[in-house]
Amino acid sequence: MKFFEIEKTSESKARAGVITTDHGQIQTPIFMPVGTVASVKTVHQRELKEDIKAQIILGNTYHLMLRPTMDIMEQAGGLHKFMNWDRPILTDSGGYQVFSLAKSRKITEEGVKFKSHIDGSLRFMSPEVSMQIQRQIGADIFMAFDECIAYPSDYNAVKTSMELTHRWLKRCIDWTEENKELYDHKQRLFPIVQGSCFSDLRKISAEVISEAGAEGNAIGGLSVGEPEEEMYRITNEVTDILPKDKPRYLMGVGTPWNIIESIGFGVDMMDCVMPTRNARNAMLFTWQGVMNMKNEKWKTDFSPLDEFGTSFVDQEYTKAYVRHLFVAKEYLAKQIASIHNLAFYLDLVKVAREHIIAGDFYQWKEQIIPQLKKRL
Ligand code: PRF
Repeated sequence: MKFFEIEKTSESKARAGVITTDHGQIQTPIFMPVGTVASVKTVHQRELKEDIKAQIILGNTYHLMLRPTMDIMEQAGGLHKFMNWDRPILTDSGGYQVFSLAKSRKITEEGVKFKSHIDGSLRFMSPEVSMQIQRQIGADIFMAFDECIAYPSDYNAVKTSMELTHRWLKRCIDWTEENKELYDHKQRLFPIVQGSCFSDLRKISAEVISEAGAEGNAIGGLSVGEPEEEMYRITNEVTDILPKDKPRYLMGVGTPWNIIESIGFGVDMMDCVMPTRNARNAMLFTWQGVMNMKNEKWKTDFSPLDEFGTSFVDQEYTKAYVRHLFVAKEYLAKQIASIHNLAFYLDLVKVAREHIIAGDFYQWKEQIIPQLKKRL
């Protein structure tokens, strides 16, 4: 079985495919729930599988190296066994998290020195360290160690940073060729395109990354504060260059409408903390639009949480009840909202896939996006 098979290419760039890993298959386009510290916040693995129908989840090198540490991860036999998740896992390399979370950091050619956000201890991460940790975690797909530069940054700074990412990629590839998997399943390394919002740099980066010949490729450095139109423009330019026959992963994106637009540009995989983080702040995404569950207007609305929702929480609880739980600051509020949002995101990509296969994706996209953006 090939790692990636395209089942159907739509009228334009969107495609429906299947990724095959040693932990099972993934129907693309897919959304991947984020399980940073070996937990998708507030959601049981059983719910993730049975109610949300997650096909692959994310883990983070940066967090897991600090806690529980790799000594414990290796003793557990890797992340799948440690967290009792037998479907595919993807790990991010740590670069992005070092830049966004660590207390202080110093980047050199060799790597990044940083202070842990947990106890302030001095740490070091490099392409080799990131690869070694990702071998110990044992995800089915693991990411190259890159630098995601802040937006906006000037042209020369972006160029210098992108070139460092390219040199780091070579070190990631060399290290993983010499140091094979620790567990009895295959791991695939995805390199990451950078270059901020400069088209010529993105073109160079997409070409360098394509030439690495990896089994899948990622687009980083977006959804970091640039206007939405810029994110769309760059995504579209990069997917024009990345190999057609390999999965394309857009990192850290985004809202339901960002997901649909990205699929339209030929993106196959996406992840974001938004469905879980916003759920914990009472924001629910639905086919009808966005709901703030703390709003007065739900106070006596005894209709189902989401009559078009696919998860049990949508039918078994009312809007008035979930509002009450948020107002009373009950943990259950966050749990119900997280299950709802993740089930919705998985339903969203499933329906998008059905429209790609049916051949009317772009027509559907134009009609559904204004609906998704409504404030209820
Ligand atoms: N690089 C890595 N992880 C990421 C990103 C990146 O650029 C982003 C950008 N939105 C999210 N996660 N390694």
